[in-house]
Amino acid sequence: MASGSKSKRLIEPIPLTLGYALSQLRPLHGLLPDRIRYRLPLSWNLEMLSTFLRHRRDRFYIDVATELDDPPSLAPRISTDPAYALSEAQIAAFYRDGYLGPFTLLPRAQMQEQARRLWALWSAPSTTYPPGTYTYVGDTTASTRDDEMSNEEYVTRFLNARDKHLQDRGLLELFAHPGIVDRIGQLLGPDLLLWRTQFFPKYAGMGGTGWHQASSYLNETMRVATLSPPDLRALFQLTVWVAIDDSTLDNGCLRVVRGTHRRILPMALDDYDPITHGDNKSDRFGTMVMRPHDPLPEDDVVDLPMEAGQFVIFSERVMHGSRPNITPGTDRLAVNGRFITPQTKIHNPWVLGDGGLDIAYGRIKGLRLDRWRAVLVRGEDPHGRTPGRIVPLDELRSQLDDV
Ligand SMILES: O=C(O)CCC(=O)C(=O)O
Repeated sequence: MASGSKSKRLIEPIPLTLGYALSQLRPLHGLLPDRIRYRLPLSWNLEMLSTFLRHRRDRFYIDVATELDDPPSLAPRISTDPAYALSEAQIAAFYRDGYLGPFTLLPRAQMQEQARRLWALWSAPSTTYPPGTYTYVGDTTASTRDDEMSNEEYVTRFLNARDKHLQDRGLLELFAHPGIVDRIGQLLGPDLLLWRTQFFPKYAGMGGTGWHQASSYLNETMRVATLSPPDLRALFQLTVWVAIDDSTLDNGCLRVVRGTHRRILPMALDDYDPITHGDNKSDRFGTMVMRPHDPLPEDDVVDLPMEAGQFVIFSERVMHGSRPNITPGTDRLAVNGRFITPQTKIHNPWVLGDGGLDIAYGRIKGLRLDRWRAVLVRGEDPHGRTPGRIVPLDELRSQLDDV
């Protein structure tokens, strides 16, 4: 960093290569303690390794290099209230573009009434990840620019914004709304887990969120994917992004590059430095600057301004981010929810136990997940792939009511 100690590199080539070799010797894994086994780069494939070794920082996969197949049928996978029904043409458009919407969840005035409370919730202390549940291991110097947060402040705020639906009934109900759940069900199927939510504030003057893609969240640990579905080439996760305030071209609306969800693309990574990168804050991602390595098709960039109360469904495989907030004083807040099918395993015994979650791009180590749960918002969990960590919606509702 220009103003502080140089952070350790995210990935070192020699341990990566040795770890990759061991990760391929699957029959041996049962003999290894979890703390070693789940630190191997189990999610790396040969394409990712060879790209990294040939190009180092210049070219890097931050998620499992994979492609998305078309589904066997475009018919909705559940039947719903006609108010929320998707046509086959809409489902075809989703598979063509990687996103669908905007749809209206709540009338604008109704969301505006909730906005003040949701702003307070985003900044309130997290009861799921209270202080002391993780260690920040990155650069600790203050920003050298008055208009920028330090890396530490940036990522601790980011983490505090996570999974507040586990402590707030109102936020839980937003993502349990049939307008969201029934539409997601038509794309993913009858059984659905809400495994993560995240607030995204954009204060006036703040940079946008840099372009990125994700399907299995390999970039969280850079070693083991957070999500392990039975088939990486099938759709297994969707994100819903809800506008709490009006989000506009000027105050940081969501944007996607349509059609980029077909394959995960290589990225270029660097440590964020307020002097070198500060004028183009839009590429900031945690403590990193992350950019697609190759130029994106500009004609396919779609800005998605939304009124408060509207939402978009997207596959996080689509290249997405947000515009900078260039207004003098119009902050905007959004919140996303991530839905998966219960066939998809979340985390692993080491992360859920002693190890905790390492968030590589945030230089966060060992985030304790003792209080984290995935919420069964629809259907059943017949597969039990994340045992002991699934809470049925009604059970969580009554727990939150009792608090
Ligand atoms: O709202 C933003 O700034 C970015 C949102 C995002 O990256 C996401 O929802 O995955």
